[in-house]
Amino acid sequence: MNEFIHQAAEAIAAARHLVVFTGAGVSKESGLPTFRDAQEGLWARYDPEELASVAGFRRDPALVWRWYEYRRNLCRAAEPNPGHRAIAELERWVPRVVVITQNIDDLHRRAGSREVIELHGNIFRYKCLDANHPVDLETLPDSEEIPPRCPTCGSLVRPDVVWFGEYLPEGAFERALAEVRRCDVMLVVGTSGVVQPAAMLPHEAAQHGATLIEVNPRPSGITPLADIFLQAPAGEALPRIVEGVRKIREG
Ligand code: BV8
Repeated sequence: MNEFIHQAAEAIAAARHLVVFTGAGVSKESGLPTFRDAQEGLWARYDPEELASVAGFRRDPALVWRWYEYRRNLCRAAEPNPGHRAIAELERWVPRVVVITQNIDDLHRRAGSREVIELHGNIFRYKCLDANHPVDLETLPDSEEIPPRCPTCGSLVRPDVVWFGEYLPEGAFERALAEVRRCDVMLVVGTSGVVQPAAMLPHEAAQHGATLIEVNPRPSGITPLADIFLQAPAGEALPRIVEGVRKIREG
């Protein structure tokens, strides 16, 4: 492992433009369950792909609203872990660092990363079902109704996240593609590489000549593409990579 950590640190220390592509695994050590983990506790009997869909929401809006309320509270109580903080610290050493995340938990921004592309939205933002009107819950009149109603058009309020079967936010995927086609190193952290179209980004980076480094305790759909595969948790491997970069850059 030490040799791979050193190789990864050398590649990143020499990088001009680094993309860090993350999935739910980077937030595991913040206490947030990943998508593939068995659903926790009371949600064990539900399939996330069923709940995270327009059909699931229309079928039982209150249930889906409560599921997101539960996850929102977990995200709010969670703290960025050493993995998130190491990614943010890379901005000290690499001229351009862009984080492209599938996560909706806002932890990269809370850790200090300054350029974050959220491919799947953000659990702390809301919009309405019929017209995507942005909704600020704080400004809504008190109501017992769950989910609340949009003050502009009266349709149901939903989280501003990308559900299965929905297109990614306007421009986000295009911006992500432009970044991965120009970067010289892509660091892939904590994703199973299953969900599309996000999972095609590492392929695109590799096709454009980027060096691919993956951090994951288990092999994933991305591992066959990786030039360097660090089989370790993010919170353990990333701080060691950053320490290696610091030593190389400070001589
Ligand atoms: C779409 C927000 C166009 C909601 C999420 C082919 C092409 C295009 C589409 C499809 C296709 N095949 C199928 C589809 C449909 C679907 C899809 O990809 N399905 C999958 C399941 C096969 N895609 C879509 O629907 C997308 N939309 O394609 O639009 C379109 C439109 C209409 C009609 C047709 C096409 C939209 C997908 C977005 C869904 N929304 N999130 C919410 O969160 O509630 S996705 C959700 O899963 C999360 O964002 C999560 O990040 C993501 C993926 O999971 P991962 O992040 O990879 O997490 P996972 O649990 O899988 O893995 C965790 C990893 O961490 C593991 O590898 C584990 O080993 C590792 N790990 C564990 N501990 C650690 C760790 N790593 C590091 N450190 C640790 N300590």
